[in-house]
Amino acid sequence: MDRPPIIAKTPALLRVPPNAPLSFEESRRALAGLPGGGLNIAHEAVDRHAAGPRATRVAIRWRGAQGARRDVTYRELGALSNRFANVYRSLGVGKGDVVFVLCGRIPELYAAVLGGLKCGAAVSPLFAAFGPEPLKTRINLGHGKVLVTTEALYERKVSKVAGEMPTLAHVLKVDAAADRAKLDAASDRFAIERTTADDVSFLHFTSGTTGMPKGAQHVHGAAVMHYATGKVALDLHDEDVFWCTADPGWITGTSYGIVAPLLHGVTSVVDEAEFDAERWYGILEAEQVSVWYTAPTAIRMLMKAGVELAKRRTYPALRFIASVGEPLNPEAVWWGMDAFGMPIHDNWWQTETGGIMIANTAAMDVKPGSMGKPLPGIEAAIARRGEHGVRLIEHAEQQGELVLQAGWPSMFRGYLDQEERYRKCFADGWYFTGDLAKRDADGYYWFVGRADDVIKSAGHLIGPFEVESALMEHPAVAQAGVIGKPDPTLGEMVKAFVELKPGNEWSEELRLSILGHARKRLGAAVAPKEIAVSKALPRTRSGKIMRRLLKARELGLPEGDTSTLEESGE
Ligand code: 6R9
Repeated sequence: MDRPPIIAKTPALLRVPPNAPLSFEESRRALAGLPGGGLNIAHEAVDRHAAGPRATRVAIRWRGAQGARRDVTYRELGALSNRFANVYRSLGVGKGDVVFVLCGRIPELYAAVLGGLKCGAAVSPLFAAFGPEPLKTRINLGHGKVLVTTEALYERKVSKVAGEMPTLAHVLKVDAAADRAKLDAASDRFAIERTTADDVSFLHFTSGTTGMPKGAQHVHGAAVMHYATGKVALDLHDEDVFWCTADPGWITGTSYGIVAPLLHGVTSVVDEAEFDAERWYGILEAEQVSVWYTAPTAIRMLMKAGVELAKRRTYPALRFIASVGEPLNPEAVWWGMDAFGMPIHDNWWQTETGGIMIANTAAMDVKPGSMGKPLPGIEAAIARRGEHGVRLIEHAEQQGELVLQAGWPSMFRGYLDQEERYRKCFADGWYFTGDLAKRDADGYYWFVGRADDVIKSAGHLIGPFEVESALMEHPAVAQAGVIGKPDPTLGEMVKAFVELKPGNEWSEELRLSILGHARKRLGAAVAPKEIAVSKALPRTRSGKIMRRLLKARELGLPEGDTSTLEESGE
């Protein structure tokens, strides 16, 4: 089904011509730097606006799940984040410490994050739909010192593992009377800790094939990339109302839900509620969103609700739509034309890259199904890593691993406490992304698949090992193997195969018991949607579960190379 590209409108026909490409040097110059030297994201994102002509502009336009609304101006966000920074400092928090934030999408989350950056700590936002287990794992791996949360989230999640996080010295509940009083009593002035472009700003957990999540360390210098991509990939202009639908517990919700829009001084819409097609169209219309950054799963859910629902409203302010996180089906790009009169612009990046690397920009013709082209300053290639080093594949249309020349400003600088794992991501100056892709003759990149077993469900990256570990805590489960099973809405859904301990019989009751256990421990976003029993999970001779084989069998695909398979009863 080859359809021609969707040709970009010529600038003269557009109400707002697309931003011109910009170099990292130009971006760097657009940032202020700390008074007296140094760089801190919170200063660039808030304080310099709070002290300038944007002070009274709305930074965060919040829509509460129950219908409440709140506008927070740049000046107010500056003051509130200063209060947080003062409270952290009174708790002895500074450079080298990690502040975790688990709040759900409320205005305090933004201030808590920015406050952490201001006092020089590394900040790690957590997804509120995680269960107690993933939360505990991340706080422990990150040696978290402070956790900022709400009374309800504390009760529902944190309290279940409260005694199991030895480094956690303080919990701040933003809606508890005592902590509220502390924040109210704290000064709304704060001198930002002198950080440099190379100091750690965020710690973002991401998942691999094996082992527990990895804490990708990012630095304040990433602001250069967030500024540049905000301009080029998201086409942010001064008067924009921007809506990034991602939760800050995932990197899109931090880099582009917090940092990039604030760097540009635009108004950011924050919706506390979960996805709802009617509500989303209502927000796009009522808030006059002009630039919208969302994800394929959300778009597929909107498509399911029918294009008529979209057409019941008008979106005269809407100018640019982008999407990230999973492959964006060509149908979804065309649906954008139908529903909004513009294509959805796919872009590609990952936790490790910190910011958008490959994109369909506003100035480009869109080839539906392609992720677009590398942004200015980004050198991408298709490569294979062999015994004799890295071999770049020059030919168009040939599949290989997507690699990026190391050194862009938002590149992760380490996996916390896992130096070896970090080093393994690089060879001959190239960073290996773990994604398979190809490039066409026009230089557009096309996603092919993951090179590993990591699962992308509803845009969320899920490590099979973390899910398997939780399943194995169930008294009836001996072994578990977890795969991503293609799903028309979620992209992939988490499916688990379990091997039972002797003396257990597979039954509907047992299935529900294991499912219930997984949901309670992992949370709905991570827990398997399907569980099946297996008499003997396929293992390598060294005892590793062969997820690739489980997946091939589930999908009825050829089993591929099974030479390492241990002969078993199955
Ligand atoms: C930002 C984010 C990264 C992985 C990445 C790839 C997949 C992201 C994509 C895409 C196809 C796109 N991915 N964008 N696949 N087309 N436009 O999502 O970060 O959670 O670390 O996930 O997501 O597999 O390697 P993260």
